[in-house]
Amino acid sequence: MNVISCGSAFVSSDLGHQPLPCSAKSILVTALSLATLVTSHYTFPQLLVDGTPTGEWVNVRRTDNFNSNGPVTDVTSVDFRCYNQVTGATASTARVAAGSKVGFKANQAVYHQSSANIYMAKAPGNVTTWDGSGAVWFRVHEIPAVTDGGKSISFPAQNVETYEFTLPTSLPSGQYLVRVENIAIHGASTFGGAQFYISCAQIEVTGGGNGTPGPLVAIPGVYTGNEPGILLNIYWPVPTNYVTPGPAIWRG
Ligand SMILES: *[C@@H]1O[C@H](CO)[C@@H](O)[C@H](O)[C@H]1NC(C)=O
Ligand SMILES: [Cu+2]
Repeated sequence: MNVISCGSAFVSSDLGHQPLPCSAKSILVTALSLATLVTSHYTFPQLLVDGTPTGEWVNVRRTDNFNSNGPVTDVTSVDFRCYNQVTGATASTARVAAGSKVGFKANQAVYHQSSANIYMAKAPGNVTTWDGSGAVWFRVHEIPAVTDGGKSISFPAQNVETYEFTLPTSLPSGQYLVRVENIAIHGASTFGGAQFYISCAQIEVTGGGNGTPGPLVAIPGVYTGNEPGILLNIYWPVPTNYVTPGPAIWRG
């Protein structure tokens, strides 16, 4: 009886105006929030090489949120690295010449007010069997929020599907993880409120140089969650400046 009344309330066309019995409310709330999650969250399933996307989850390790599209919010969790602790996924390694443009394509335009980073880490051998642990990551690209001293804030990382950068020609040849990190800061005014959308791709760089990428950081470990680019109120007062978190960018 309980189940039947919950079910009939759930299919009613007048859900907003009648008191819902028992678990129908929670079913409804769950259904609504799942619908919201799928439309407002996103993933980065495709690698871009010189502007051309490869297949979804082909060169990108399939992330735990490949269905839910939900974010990571704990910057100290192992999932903060490549978000694949549940899937345990690896990927195929794309061969890319140094000096090429690489990047990521999202499964829909980035929905949230946000900034973005791209990090890389050189595998000691075959990247497919490497988890990216240790102080091995260097930052290669950022897309900050844009401010003008407190009058306005805008988000070049929002409402776009792709983030791209150029591999420095001095980048040593070898196999790498490439990690995109979109930092959604629409609800970042309390600790843990920022949402991170993360993917890792596998590439093999050919024709590289003799550069020494750095500074090197561990992921997780690079952030505490208290950085001014992660813990901030973007609405009021409007921030006078915005600093994307992370070590100095290595540009070759
Ligand atoms: C790396 O390891 C994977 C999985 O074992 C294998 O399929 C692939 O051929 C290896 N790649 C190279 C370049 O050795
Ligand atoms: Cu979202």
